[in-house]
Amino acid sequence: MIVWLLVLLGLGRAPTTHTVEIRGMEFHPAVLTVAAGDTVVWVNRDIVPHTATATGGTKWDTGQLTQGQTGRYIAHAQGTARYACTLHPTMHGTLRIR
Ligand SMILES: [Cu+2]
Repeated sequence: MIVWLLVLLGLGRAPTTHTVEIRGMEFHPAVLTVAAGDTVVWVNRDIVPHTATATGGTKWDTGQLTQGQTGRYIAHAQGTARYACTLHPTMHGTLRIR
């Protein structure tokens, strides 16, 4: 009975972790939908360094990630969070946080 109430109230949902691969000078996926409280992990598969850096709104930055390194961000504020690589300004990504 209590379990059913928790499910109905949505209290059973645990935050999840999403992975964005950086390869070929692009973010994969470039657009990712997550829930507030979820963690997003970027992993750099390229041989050159990259960053995932917020370009507006809430400021966050993975810092430079060399090959094989990961950076993470816990998505707090709901809305659309755009980011880019500060080293390669043509690289863009979007988090849709609901
Ligand atoms: Cu880059």
